[in-house]
Amino acid sequence: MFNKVELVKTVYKKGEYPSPLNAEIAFAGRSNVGKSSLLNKLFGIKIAKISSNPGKTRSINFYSVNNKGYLVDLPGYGFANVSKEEKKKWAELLEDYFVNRYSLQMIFLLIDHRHEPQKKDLEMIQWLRGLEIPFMIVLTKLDKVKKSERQKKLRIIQSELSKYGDYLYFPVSAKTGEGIGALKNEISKFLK
Ligand SMILES: Nc1nc2c(ncn2[C@@H]2O[C@H](COP(=O)(O)OP(=O)(O)O)[C@@H](O)[C@H]2O)c(=O)[nH]1
Ligand SMILES: [Mg+2]
Repeated sequence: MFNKVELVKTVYKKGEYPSPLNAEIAFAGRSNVGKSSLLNKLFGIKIAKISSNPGKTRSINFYSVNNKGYLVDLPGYGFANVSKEEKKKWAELLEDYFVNRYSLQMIFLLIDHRHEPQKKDLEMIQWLRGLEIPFMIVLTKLDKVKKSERQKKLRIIQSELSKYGDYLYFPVSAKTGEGIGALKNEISKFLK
């Protein structure tokens, strides 16, 4: 399905985005939530770096799929030991991308399935809502949630986020591949 995947551009400065393709969807979430692992699982190749040093990636990475659209890896948020200056840079780059990138169609917001959404996740949701950018929720690390706990955890997260709106939820594991098919189907709708 995602046959030809290429890292087209790594962007550190606002405005320096590649020419748009027909589709563009982006992945956002806390640092360490499993963004790079998920992208690699979706692509079927290890193209996104899995950093042992979270918070190092301050860039927006544009991956083209079948030359039809971009899957965009946004810099993670919420890690400790980051200077005010760095946080400001992160916010400025993301805001520019969110506000000015007209080809952006959808965000997949990754949240760790094991925990309730954190303050920073809720701030991201409010940011996206304020900018009227549509998004869906991907719940990561499903393999780390006991089967008997999954329904309950999902309901807790859904009820917490229902304050903000009705969203689609995709529980996934980049480790076992559970849920990846359903997410891939959703992404494919954009890449037609
Ligand atoms: N068990 C499990 N671990 C995962 C999964 N996804 C990511 N991880 C681990 O979580 C850590 C952070 O993953 P990474 O993809 O680098 O997160 P990122 O910072 O959001 O890009 C790494 O140690 C991954 O191996 C998953 O689905 N299941
Ligand atoms: Mg990463």
